[in-house]
Amino acid sequence: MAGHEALGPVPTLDEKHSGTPKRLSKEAQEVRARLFSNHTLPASQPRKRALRLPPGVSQESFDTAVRELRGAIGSGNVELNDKPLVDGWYIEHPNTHDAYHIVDQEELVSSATVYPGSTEEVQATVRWANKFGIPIYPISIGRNLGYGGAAPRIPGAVVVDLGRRMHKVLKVDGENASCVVEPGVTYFKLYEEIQKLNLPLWIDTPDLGGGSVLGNAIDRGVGYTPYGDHFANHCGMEVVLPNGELLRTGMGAMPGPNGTDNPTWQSFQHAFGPSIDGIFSQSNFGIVTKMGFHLMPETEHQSYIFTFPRDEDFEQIVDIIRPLAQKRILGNIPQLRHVIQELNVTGKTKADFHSGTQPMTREEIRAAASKMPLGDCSWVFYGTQYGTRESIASQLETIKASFGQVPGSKFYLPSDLPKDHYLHDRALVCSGVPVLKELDWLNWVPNAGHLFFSPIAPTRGKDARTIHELIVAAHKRHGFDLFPTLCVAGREIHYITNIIYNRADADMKARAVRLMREVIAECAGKGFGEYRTHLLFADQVAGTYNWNDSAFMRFNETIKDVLDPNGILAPGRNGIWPKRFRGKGWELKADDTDMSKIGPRL
Ligand code: EUG
Repeated sequence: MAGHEALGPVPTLDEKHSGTPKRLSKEAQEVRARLFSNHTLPASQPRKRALRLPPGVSQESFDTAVRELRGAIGSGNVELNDKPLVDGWYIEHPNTHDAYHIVDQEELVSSATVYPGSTEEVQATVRWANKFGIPIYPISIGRNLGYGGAAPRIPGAVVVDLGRRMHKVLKVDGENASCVVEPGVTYFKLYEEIQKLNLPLWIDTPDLGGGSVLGNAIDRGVGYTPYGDHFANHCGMEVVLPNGELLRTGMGAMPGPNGTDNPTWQSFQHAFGPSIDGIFSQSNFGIVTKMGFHLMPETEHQSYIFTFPRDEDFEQIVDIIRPLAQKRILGNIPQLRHVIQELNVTGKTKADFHSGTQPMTREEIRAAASKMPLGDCSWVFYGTQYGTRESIASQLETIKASFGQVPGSKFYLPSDLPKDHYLHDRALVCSGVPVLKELDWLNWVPNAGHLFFSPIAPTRGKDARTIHELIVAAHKRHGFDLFPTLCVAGREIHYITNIIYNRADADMKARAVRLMREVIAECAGKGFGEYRTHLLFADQVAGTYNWNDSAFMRFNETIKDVLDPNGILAPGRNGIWPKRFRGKGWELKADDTDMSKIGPRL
């Protein structure tokens, strides 16, 4: 943990837009100490290479370009990426590279970071990128962790860090139950602002609260209240197009009276004409600088757990969830986790349960789980119900009757479990209170980084079993513990596995890459595709959506080339390459397991 000792207090929201709320200061400090106690890597190392220039741009031209941008938006707002790279941790995270690097740390790096302070400065940055042919890569907060973090897909691209200076909650409308945010507003911040206003409104947060509300939504992330589909619950966007023009979507396309915003911008998502909001999600067609969201009126809520004794109960559990979810008896998108997660969510390390680097055996997991509050079981269902006390009670009766069909299932309320059990944090997440708890997963191995593998499967026992068995086998083959979290809706499952690896172990990183390549291909063979993926796997995943001679990607490329003829905006993001880069060897496909050189390869 060399070098980490020097860190000061964890920044709070008052001090930094990406900081923690005061209520979590102490916990953040403890989480950080735990994490770093399991680090052997130094905080940073001297750079091996000089500043990474954008592709095809000479040092001289880059210097000229940087000078010009500094002149336009202030010299302090353009920062060269020429200092040692610091991975940091969740709260004190880098905007220079992927903190959870799965290739060499210096591979996916920017040349510089720009901090625009307004929509106009975002427009100026985009026009500048066009003038100099420099690829730019916008981030909101840069905590898209497990999916690439703040790293640009093209080494040497200029990261546009929108959040540092654009982090205002622009509006909270108590009557319409909605808000408008800038890119740098985290779940932590939005939550605190609404508490300050004393409005009876909930936000919806993912498992960790440090992400950008806007960024997560345009990456189509999910949360766990009834408003958990973040993109579905957005309402209105303001977008800077790759040519610098400014666009508003939805009702925002119609001006309000006397130069005001349209009064229904945050009331009706679809408006008139083609619904174009979707093309700005998981794409590289524009930079979203403002976004509206619906907020949920607060309500009574009750979180709970069901456990199931046998691994083989899995199919039956999924088939029981389906009608409960379709009928909306289940209040939220529940999580179905394997009992191994009861071990790692405590913040303990693998070494606390197992010696050696092999995956834990089922017997070892059983032995360890037996000593935990939920005891020896296989699957753990985390659900939450909403409404009045009476309606929650009646919903729970129906749900108990359904899960009671599985022999040996058990039901727990938070009051049945110790104060430090994860269910208490789950209850916060499921009622819109952003927390930090899930970070404790990362103590599992030393210097832990993680990658999400996130396929979609039908909510049908048989299919769920097919995908699960395939993922189990692949993890076994490559020597990884499997941490499945299934977010089960009425018709589909987001099957999320968190592949945790040691950033100091090159072999383990290489195995994680091979594991990802194989599960992506094998799932696609069965028709199961990812809903989201790490930057370096985007080409492969995009390539699996190839029905009818890749009509979908050809459509995306057509849009890309019209909107961004110079190919400056986030080339390669979600597998969409502009003409300038396409087919020149930048794509990383299924057989690219050696990713030590990212760049044009012919
Ligand atoms: C999780 C869920 C996700 C995701 C990454 C992580 C949950 C981890 C449903 O989407 O993309 C516990």
